[in-house]
Amino acid sequence: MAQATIMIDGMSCMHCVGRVKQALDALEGVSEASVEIGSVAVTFDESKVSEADIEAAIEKSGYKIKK
Ligand SMILES: [Cu+2]
Repeated sequence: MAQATIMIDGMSCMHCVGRVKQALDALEGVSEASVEIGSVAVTFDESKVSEADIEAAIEKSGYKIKK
């Protein structure tokens, strides 16, 4: 299992938290996503999903990754 903390731009309320949480829970290989406004701490199985996949799923749900 790998862990990453990803910073996210554009989140402003619990609705945003719910959207990001839903997007990550739907990704195979993500075992835990702890979402806050502006960031997510995620635990994932590197053999199934990459950090880039996780970032892509967040962007697809409408938010920007802060590098
Ligand atoms: Cu919101």
